[in-house]
Amino acid sequence: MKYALLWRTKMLMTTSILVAGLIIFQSRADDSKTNQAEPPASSAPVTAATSETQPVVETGSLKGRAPINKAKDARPAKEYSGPSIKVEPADPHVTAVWIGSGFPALNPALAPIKRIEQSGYQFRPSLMVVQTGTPVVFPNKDSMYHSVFSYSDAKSFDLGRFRQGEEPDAEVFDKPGHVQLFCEVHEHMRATLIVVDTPWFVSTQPDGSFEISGITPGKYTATIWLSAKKRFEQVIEITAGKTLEVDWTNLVETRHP
Ligand SMILES: [Cu+2]
Repeated sequence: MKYALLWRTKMLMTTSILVAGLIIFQSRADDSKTNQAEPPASSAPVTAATSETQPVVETGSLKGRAPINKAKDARPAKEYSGPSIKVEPADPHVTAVWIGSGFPALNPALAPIKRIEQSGYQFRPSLMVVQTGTPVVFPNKDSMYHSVFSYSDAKSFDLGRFRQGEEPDAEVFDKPGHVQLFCEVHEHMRATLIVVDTPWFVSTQPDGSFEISGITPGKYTATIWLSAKKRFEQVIEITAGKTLEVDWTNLVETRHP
């Protein structure tokens, strides 16, 4: 009995020493990492990661203007028969901007479900950016049948024809790339889904303005996407607690004189 108690005390002490050693080791590993990333003079506090407290990383933002997307409308809506068909104007073209790459895909079961509606005989929004692993639903808000399909490399699928209330299951977009969406019933209907392997992305306002926040500080390649054939890359550096302001409005002119 006495021996058993002694043994347990000994085991407990050994475990404590091991845990303490592990914390010191962890703290040193963090130290060396911090020293590599920052100049030695830095006085930034180093927080050791433990199971109770997660280190808080202060993030930065990127704000500015991307080139206005001047892409031409793919094709005008032709006349469709049926008294209730009124083709409304398509959404204005916008530009997509994202920062970095190589992040793992989201778990589709936990990722928020995104929506691209079919409304007024158009896809809305006509451009959407999502992270890999995102499920997307395509509700039909019109009184007639629509379909959704794509033959793109990043995603080839066909939901077939469905009417209002017959919403097909969400489609998961798990490969980075650009997915062109069509409706087989209405030839003029077009939408672009850009799948990126980063959590930092935005579709700009029609005037090109945008803001991305919550970015981990560091050096990144920013991608500015105007069409399948027109995209630009810019190297940026995000600093903790700061907003980097950029003006990329003349990017097209500079790169394509
Ligand atoms: Cu349609």
